[in-house]
Amino acid sequence: MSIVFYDYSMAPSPRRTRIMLVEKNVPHDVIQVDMMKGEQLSDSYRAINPNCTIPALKIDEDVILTDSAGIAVYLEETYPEPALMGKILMDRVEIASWNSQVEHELGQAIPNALRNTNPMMKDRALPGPVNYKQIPELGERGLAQIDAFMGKLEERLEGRDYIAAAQLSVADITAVCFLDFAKVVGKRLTDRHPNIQRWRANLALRPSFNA
Ligand SMILES: N[C@@H](CCC(=O)N[C@@H](CS)C(=O)NCC(=O)O)C(=O)O
Repeated sequence: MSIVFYDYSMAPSPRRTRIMLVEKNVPHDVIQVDMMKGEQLSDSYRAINPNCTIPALKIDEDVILTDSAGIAVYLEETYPEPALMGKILMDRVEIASWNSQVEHELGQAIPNALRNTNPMMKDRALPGPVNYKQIPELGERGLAQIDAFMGKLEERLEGRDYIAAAQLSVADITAVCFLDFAKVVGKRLTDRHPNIQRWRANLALRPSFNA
């Protein structure tokens, strides 16, 4: 069977998978799970992914991967070219380390800023099957963390074309997906971020980043 990718084109996490699928030229079918309609919480999607999150990747009749981190490992092992998680040990270490920093310092800060302040997300402060109340202070902290991470990334990209290991990697993919999404909380690149702008413009030349 063909791989089935459960996607939502407006959301950053499935975009990470989408870019990998295109970079690695993996044949697949796409099913959109419309978060605006709450389809991620429907019984039919819960049967696909009990975490009620997107992405998910059905790789066999009875095997569904339900988290972008696991999906990335699967795609890297099954479709090794181009390598997006590094080939030699110290490259793999550097990429994993930066990918993790992007996830924790940016990827968690944006939903914290959005979900703890937006009235539409009352009681939906975290994704998933459990409802959590908003904590407005986490919204404020999230905005400060985004600024701090953008400053750190600006320094990191001085004299570099890629975030880690001098190659396109999951660290760049994760960072682009979350940085582009940061506009939902009013955070955009400015003239204080020339290195990030140069890096982003180079990546925009790749079809995968426009898929
Ligand atoms: N750790 C998960 C997180 C995925 C995630 O949070 N996805 C968001 C969309 S970006 C989602 O499904 N949200 C569901 C909701 O808000 O109810 C992964 O990366 O696969």
